[in-house]
Amino acid sequence: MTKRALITGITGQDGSYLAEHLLAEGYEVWGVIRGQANPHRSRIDRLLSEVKLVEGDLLDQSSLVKAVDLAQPDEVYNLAAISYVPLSWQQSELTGGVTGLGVLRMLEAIRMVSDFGGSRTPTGRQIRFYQASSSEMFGKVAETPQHERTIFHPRSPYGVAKTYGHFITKNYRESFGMFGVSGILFNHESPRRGTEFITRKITLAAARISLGQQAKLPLGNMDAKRDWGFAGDYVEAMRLMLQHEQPQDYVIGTGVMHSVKDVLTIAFDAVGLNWHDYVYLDPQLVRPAEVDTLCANAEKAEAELGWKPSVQFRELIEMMVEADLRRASRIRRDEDEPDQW
Ligand code: NDP
Ligand code: GDR
Repeated sequence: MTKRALITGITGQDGSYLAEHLLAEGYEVWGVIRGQANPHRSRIDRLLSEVKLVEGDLLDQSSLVKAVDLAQPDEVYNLAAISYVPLSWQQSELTGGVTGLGVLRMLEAIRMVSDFGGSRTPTGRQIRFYQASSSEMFGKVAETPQHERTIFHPRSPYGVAKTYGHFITKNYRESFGMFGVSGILFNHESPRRGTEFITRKITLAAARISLGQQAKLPLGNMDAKRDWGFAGDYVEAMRLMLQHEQPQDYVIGTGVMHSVKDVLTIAFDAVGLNWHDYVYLDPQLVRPAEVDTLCANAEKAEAELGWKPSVQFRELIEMMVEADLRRASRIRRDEDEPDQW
């Protein structure tokens, strides 16, 4: 029987890669899309003939019930969130409502469609649930590298909201026997990454500066260190978690840490420039509470899911610069060719 998946956040970076991955695996894919004339719809333009879209918002319980009822999915991937950490200080209540309570609403939608028992639909399907948890929950790290039993100390309203989502998923698993799992994913990037995040902000700036379209690049804390991987690899881990016999949480990352300065060096080297000539510190971009370092121990995922990252850090950043160079030169030539990334 063809498996059906419902993805929230399908217009985001991960949603588009996950949709492609699941289609390639033979799934019927449904996506929840919000708002009127969603500006991010172009991210999934190329998939529109294959993906079924249903309107919904994580702030609107009844829309989620309708989405689950319509799709009758075997698997729900809850990727939707306010995901930009700095915004979570400016709109902390909204972040709590979407990124935190939104998880509860999705779980409740599954229970409602499943007749409030376990998570089996009237058609006999048991709905499995994936929650997009985050390494930001580790925050002020208690140990390095971080694994599934490392304690959480979130440092932003975003991290706190994700921690709520993580524990409510675990609670529904323990309370109602739902097959609900959380993937604790470390930073993952790609040419489809939003331009507000550091890797893409840097690769786009390097491309634009090299083409004379931008003069300077303001940044915040350049000493921050992260474990950066490729989004295309990470969505595969999401699917694998839902195929496992037992619902369990997994850390997903590369186990290798780099600094923001390492990203700068690789990106500017790729366009033949020295980043020191263009980058300056903007104190307004320094966060009220910073997460200084994050590094994953993903041994459990490798042992139990057979998951391993395939793209290394340098390759990832160079891939992003190349994509941004193409995009930026296209804008210069005023061409409108389809985005193949
Ligand atoms: P993006 O910011 O690219 O995508 C977020 C998605 O959430 C968008 O599709 C957005 O839709 C949707 N969304 C936002 N608010 C709502 C709402 N109220 N109702 C419905 N949908 C909404 O995130 P990523 O793809 O990078 O990340 C996917 C998930 O994984 C997120 O939950 C993120 O927090 C989490 N995560 C990401 C990591 C990373 O490194 N990328 C690491 C760990 C966790 P719209 O187009 O309408 O704005
Ligand atoms: P993060 O990613 O907060 O880890 O959350 P981001 O790329 O925004 O920041 C990484 C680090 O870079 C430092 N930094 C800057 N960041 C941004 N965005 N812009 C700047 O100008 C800048 N200067 C320095 C930050 O201080 C930080 O230390 C991402 C998101 O995808 C979350 O949704 C996800 O949960 C986590 O990764 C894991």
